[in-house]
Amino acid sequence: MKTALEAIRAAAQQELSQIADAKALEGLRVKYLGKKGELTAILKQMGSLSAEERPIIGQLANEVRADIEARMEACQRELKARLQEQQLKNETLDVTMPGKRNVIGNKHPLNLVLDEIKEIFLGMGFDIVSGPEVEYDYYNFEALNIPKNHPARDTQDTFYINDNIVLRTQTSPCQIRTMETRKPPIRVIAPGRVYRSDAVDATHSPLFHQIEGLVVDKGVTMADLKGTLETFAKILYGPDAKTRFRPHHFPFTEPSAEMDVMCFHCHGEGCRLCKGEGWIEILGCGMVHPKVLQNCGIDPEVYSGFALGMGLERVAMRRYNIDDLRLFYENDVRFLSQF
Ligand code: 2NL
Repeated sequence: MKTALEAIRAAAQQELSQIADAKALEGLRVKYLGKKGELTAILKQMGSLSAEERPIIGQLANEVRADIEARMEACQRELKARLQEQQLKNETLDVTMPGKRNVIGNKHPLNLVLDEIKEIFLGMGFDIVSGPEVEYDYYNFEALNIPKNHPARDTQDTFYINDNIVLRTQTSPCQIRTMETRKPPIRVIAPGRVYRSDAVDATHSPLFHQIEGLVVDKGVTMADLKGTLETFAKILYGPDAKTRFRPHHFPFTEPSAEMDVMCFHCHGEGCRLCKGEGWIEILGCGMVHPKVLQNCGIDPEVYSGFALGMGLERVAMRRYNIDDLRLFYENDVRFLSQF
């Protein structure tokens, strides 16, 4: 029995020296010290020993067990230390490595121009208002003095959700809503997405952006309209910008006009950019039609106002010399990163 115990001690020692991980160590513990382990098997045979042998073998068995336990503990400590060392090695941070540069995008050209226009009007005391893109026929057409048989209402031009609801074709409904809820003096601009049932080409898109403006107060005249819009043009195109107003027609303004700026490329001579005209149209405008004021509960005998509307894409195309509208929506990074 004594030799059997010494053999167990030697075998355990030998196996422990080759242990590579915690799982193997646990296997070894079961093999020698477990309930069905080799050492336990020996202890179970103690009953067959003589009275003299029993304490000697008992003591030796305890020694061997304590020895194996101590070695296993040491082995476990070593495994743990090795694991920690490995972890530290894996997590080493080389602070001298070059950093990863964060790619920060830039503003979309339409937003660059929109921000500029907003800033100009904010500087003149205007508020910015917004409203639904899915709009009642009433706000988009009826309130704006666009009668039932007007060509703008044709299904060719407008997206209908149902008989009463459309995708707004202009941002004027925001201003109708503003006149309904605010009392004059009113000075607002309404930028936003608008929709027309157009096929896509270089100058048309079923979705585009518009900025409308509205001023309503006592004693507002055509002179206020001209002064405000000339100031706007001089800030947007530079102090030398020359403007002219041409008579036009809109159902919601009377009188109505379109404003041109003198071509900043040929200075009125006529060139490719202005198609030989010398002038470039930039917006439509006019004095708010008395019926429109009335529709919003504003007495046209007491108040008057002017309004304007412009297409954001057209302003941006001229500003950046872009000849195809589709570039704004394709979001090709090679295009976008140029601004
Ligand atoms: C254009 C012309 C225009 C308006 C929009 C307007 C709004 C209200 C009352 C009266 Cl609430 N008028 N808006 C007025 C004149 C022209 O837009 O060429 N747009 C792209």
